[in-house]
Amino acid sequence: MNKPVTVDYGSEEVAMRAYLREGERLAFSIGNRGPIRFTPDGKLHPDILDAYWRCGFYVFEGVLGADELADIEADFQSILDRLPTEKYALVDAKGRPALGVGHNAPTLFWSKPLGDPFGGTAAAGGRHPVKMFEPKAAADAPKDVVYLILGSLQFSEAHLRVYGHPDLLAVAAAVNGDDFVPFNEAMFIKEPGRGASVAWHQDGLTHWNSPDWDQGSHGFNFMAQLYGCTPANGVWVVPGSHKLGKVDIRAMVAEAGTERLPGAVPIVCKPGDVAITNRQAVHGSFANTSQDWRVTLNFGFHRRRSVLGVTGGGVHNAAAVYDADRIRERATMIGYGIDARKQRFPAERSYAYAPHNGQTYRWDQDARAKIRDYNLMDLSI
Ligand SMILES: O=C(O)CCC(=O)C(=O)O
Repeated sequence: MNKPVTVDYGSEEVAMRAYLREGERLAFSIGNRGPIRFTPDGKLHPDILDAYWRCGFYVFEGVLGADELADIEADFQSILDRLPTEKYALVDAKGRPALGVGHNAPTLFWSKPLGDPFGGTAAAGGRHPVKMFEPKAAADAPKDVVYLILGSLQFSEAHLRVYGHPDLLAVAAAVNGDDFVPFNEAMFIKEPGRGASVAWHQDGLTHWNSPDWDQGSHGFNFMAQLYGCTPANGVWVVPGSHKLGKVDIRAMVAEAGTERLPGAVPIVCKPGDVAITNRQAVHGSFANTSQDWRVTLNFGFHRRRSVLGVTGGGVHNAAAVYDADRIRERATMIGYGIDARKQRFPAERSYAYAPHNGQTYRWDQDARAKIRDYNLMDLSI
């Protein structure tokens, strides 16, 4: 790993420090964190659901143990090792074919260090309307860094095993129903002194004008933290904004006179904590001028009824109508995740995914070969 580098927010440094401090105070005051808890009859504790629906996010503390974090870290180091030497390079630093190159599905996303590649552009349906401040990186920083990897379950079995985590899948069922379906998976990498911002945005694409739209229409993302996350490198959320429909982020920033949106709260986690974030919430993250890495394993789930028969948004892959076959095919990743986890943690109770009733999925060499480019099947709404 790189040695820590010393950079700051330049002209914004003083204001930024005050904002981070206030955000951290808020993060511990709004009552949306704690371990995953179930009632005696096995339901997710209603206090957790209430806080999630009130705030639009919740931090589950201590979900991943030391063994699992060590597995994730080993995979992450191997991913770093196998990245192309630079943007458009075909090989890694050891001359091997680089990770993510030659795929049909989208894989690596690059940014200039501390840049904001999406803000103020038409990319991803124009959903990041305001460009974030881009601090200046150190003179010896590379020209481009990878800050996002899509289809990450094909690059990390440890991520696949987190995907099959029984308590997290039980949370998915409590929020989206027992017949919940996949969205996509990703790894966000916020390198110290280099990690890009993700400009303020709401994730949903397809249901803003649906007659039955509600606070859960566009599903949620889990965000599992390898090294934890701080106000400086973590995702920030405007609490309650998932209930407001499509909001005018440009107007919010104009009214505040700054991209430091008032009332926004950072997701603050220790290693092994897993946040759940409503995709309709206004959220984003700042360029990482801190000395701490953030590595997030993202994986999202939807309500089946939000996806079935819907024409997908075309942001993560080609637009298509999501029929029952498409959903069934994409949900094989849940079966593989559960079996991969069972092989690694045989003493743990496995999750029984209701739509797979009676079917078994085996995580083996065949399955490994089959999942190349699996994210062409993402269910992107
Ligand atoms: O991890 C980040 O910095 C951004 C995450 C995000 O925007 C998302 O998952 O939609």
